[in-house]
Amino acid sequence: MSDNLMDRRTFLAGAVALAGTAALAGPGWTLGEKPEKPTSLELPPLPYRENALEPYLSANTLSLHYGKHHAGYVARTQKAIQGTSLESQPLEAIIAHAAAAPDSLALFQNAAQAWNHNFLWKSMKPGGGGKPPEGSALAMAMDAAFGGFENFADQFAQAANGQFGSGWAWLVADAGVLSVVTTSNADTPLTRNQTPLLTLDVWEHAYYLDYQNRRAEYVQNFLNHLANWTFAAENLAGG
Ligand code: MN3
Repeated sequence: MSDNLMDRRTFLAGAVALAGTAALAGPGWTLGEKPEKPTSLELPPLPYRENALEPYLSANTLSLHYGKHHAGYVARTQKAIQGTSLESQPLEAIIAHAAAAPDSLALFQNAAQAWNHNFLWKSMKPGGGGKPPEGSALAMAMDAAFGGFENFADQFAQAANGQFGSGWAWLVADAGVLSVVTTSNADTPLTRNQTPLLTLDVWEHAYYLDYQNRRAEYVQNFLNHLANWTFAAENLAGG
């Protein structure tokens, strides 16, 4: 069995277990905002203006990445679930369903990419980057797991730069213990029952207009100037 299939089966087991409980927040993800009022899948607004991350990411990059790539994943997911029982489901449930269905690879890829990009925009902010606040729960968890912020940053950069081809670098928590992981293509830590705290998209479409082949410079600017530690801390507290 491939690791990927194993991940999907593990995720399905988790999703089924969750569906049977009254608790709607699982380890690592929330099963929709309000279960009694299902929301239809849509493209969330960017949390800042398209030029807000300049000079590290240009308005041109954000316009294409959000307006074309992200919007495309959402549109293809919407089309695939139209008229099916998944139509009124939260995105996490659609991902869980598609991850477990052998004939739903395209739906899985589009739905997971829609989720990953929702998470990506919140993982960055103007004036971000650097260390999380000294003495914060996030900083302490980082010290415990990596032996300090610098070691975390090195590990994250190595993972992001070393991801072969398209994919994602993530800071995740597993039972409160932090680690850096990568996923390929559309894969997401949701299928591994890990709590995503922060992510960086290392698909070429995320940086090529601004950095061409210099992925390492893109990754370093994310760490130094864009990483949204407030968002990561919220995810750690919620997970
Ligand atoms: Mn992308």
